[in-house]
Amino acid sequence: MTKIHFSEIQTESKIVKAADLQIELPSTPVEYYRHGWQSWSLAAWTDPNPLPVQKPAIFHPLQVDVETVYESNPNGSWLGAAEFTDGNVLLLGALATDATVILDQNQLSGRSDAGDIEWFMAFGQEQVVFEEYVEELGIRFGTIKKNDAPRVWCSWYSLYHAIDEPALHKIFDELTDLPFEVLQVDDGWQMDIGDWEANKKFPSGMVALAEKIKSTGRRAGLWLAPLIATKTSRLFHDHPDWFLRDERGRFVSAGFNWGQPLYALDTTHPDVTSWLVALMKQVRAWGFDYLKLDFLYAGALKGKRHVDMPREAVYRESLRLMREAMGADAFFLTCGTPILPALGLCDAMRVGPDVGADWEKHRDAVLFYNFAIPGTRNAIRTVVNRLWLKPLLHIDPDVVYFESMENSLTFEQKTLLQNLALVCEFKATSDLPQWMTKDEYEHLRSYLNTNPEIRQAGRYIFEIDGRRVDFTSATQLPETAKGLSALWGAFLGWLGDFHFVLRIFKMLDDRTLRKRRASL
Ligand code: 9PG
Repeated sequence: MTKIHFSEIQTESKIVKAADLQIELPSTPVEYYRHGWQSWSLAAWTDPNPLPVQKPAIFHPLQVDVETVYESNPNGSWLGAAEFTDGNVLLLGALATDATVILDQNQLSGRSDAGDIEWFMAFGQEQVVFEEYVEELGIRFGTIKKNDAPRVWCSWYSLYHAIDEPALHKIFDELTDLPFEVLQVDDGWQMDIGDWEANKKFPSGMVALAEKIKSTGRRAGLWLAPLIATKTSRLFHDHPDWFLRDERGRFVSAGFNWGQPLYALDTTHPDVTSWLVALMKQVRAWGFDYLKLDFLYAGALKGKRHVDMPREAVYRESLRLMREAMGADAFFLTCGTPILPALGLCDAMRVGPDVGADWEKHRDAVLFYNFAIPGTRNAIRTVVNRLWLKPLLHIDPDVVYFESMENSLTFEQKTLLQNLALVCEFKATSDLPQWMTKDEYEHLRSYLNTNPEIRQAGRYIFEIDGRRVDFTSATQLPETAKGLSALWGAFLGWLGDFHFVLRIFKMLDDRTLRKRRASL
C-alpha cells in the first residue's frame, strides 16, 4: 500500500505508480464525486456518507458494477473526488482500466485489479483538476473527434421495438425535410438477442433497409448488442460454450431485459472473436456505417474466461477488435459501456441513462433509489456530471424531445434537455413529424441548425450563446426513504426480482406501445 500525504499534492498534481494507494485528506470532505461504472450508472456529487443500494437487484448487472455495489463507503469506478469547505477539490483518478476509488472518512483509496498502474492526483479548482486528469487520460487512451457529431434521428424513443419496414420507410420519407445526417434503426429489427438478422417485420432484409435510408441522402445507422444473448437465441442454443461462466461453472448473469435473463459472451474465446469480426463486417456490408453498439458492459463482467485477464482489459480488447473490423470510416457509438475502457476506441459514447417520456418516477427515485433506470431527470443528472469527458470524444446525452403529444415532460423540462444536448454538441431526436405541432416542428428545425458558443460558468451553470442555463434542478437526489415508505420500497424491490413480475410490466408496456403504434 502506497501512502500519500495531502501536503505532497497540495500545490502540484502528481502521477504515482502503485496497485493500491491511499491519500490522507486534511479533513472530512463536504461532498464526494461518485463516478458510476458504465453509461447508465449514476455519476453525481453527493454527501460523503453511504447511500442505499439501488433496487431491484436483478438489474444490478446492467446498471451498476456488481463487484462494488454492496461496498458501503462512497466509491466509484476509476476516479473519485472530494470537495472541501473552501470549495477546492481533490481528485484521484486511475490512468488505466480495472480500478476503483473509495472514500473512508479521511482516507481516499485507490484499488487496482491489474497490479501496478498509474494514478493521477491533483488538488485545486474543480474544473482545473478534471481538465488535467482528462489530458493525461487522452495521452494514454487516445482521443477521437474527427468531425462534428452527426445529427441523428433514432427510432427508439418514439416507436421502441414496435418498428417495421413500412412504418420506417414512411418516416424516412417524411424526415427528408429536416437536417439529419443519420437515420438510425434501433432495437426491433433483429431475430433475437444474439441472432443479428432481419426478422419477419423486415421482409426485404437489411440491405434494402440501408438502401432506403441512403436513398434519402442520409447515412444508415443500426443498433445492436453484440456481447449479449438470451437463451431463446440460436446463438445460445448452438454455442453454450461461448458464454461467460463463474468459477463454479454457472452462467454469469448479464441482467434482465426484454422479459428475459441476459448472458454475456466470453470474448477471449477464439470462435467468439471470429464471430464478432464477421458480424461487424456483415453490418458494414449491409450498408450501415453508423453503429450503436449497446449493452456492452456484458463484455466486462467478472467471470472465468478462456484467457485469464483483468475483465476491463478483456473488454477493451473486444472493442479494439470490433473497431478494426467495422473500419475507421464507420461512426462508432458505444452505449451501456464501462467508461474508461472504451476511450480512444469509439467516436461517441452514451454518458448517461436513457431519457424517457417522464421526468422522474416516484417508484424509481424514492422507493428504489435507482437513478440508472430510464427517465429524463436521471439522464440529465448523470450527463451533467460527465461533461468533463467532452475533450476526449463525442458525448451522447441521448435524444431530446420537441413533441408534446406522446410525452408528459413540461416545456421547461424539454428545454433543459435540449440545452444539455447543445452543451454536449450532440443532437439527436426520435420525434415523429406527425406528433409535432407546426411550432414544435419549426423549433426542432432551427435547433438542428444552431451551433451556439458554450461557456461553463459553474459546476452546473453554462452560457449558451451568452444565455445562462442552470442544470442544478435536475441534479439533486431525493431524501432516502424512511419508515413505511422504506418498507414499501423493500417489498416492491423484492417483488421486482421475480421474472414473472417483470414480464407483467413488459406486457403492460407492450400494450401501451401497441396503442401508440396504432395511432400512427
Ligand atoms: C434498446 C435500448 C435503446 C437505448 C439503450 C438501451 O436499465 N435498464 O433496464 C435499461 C434498459 C434498456 C436501456 C437502458 C437501460 O436501453 O440505452 O438507447 O437502444 O437499449 O433496447
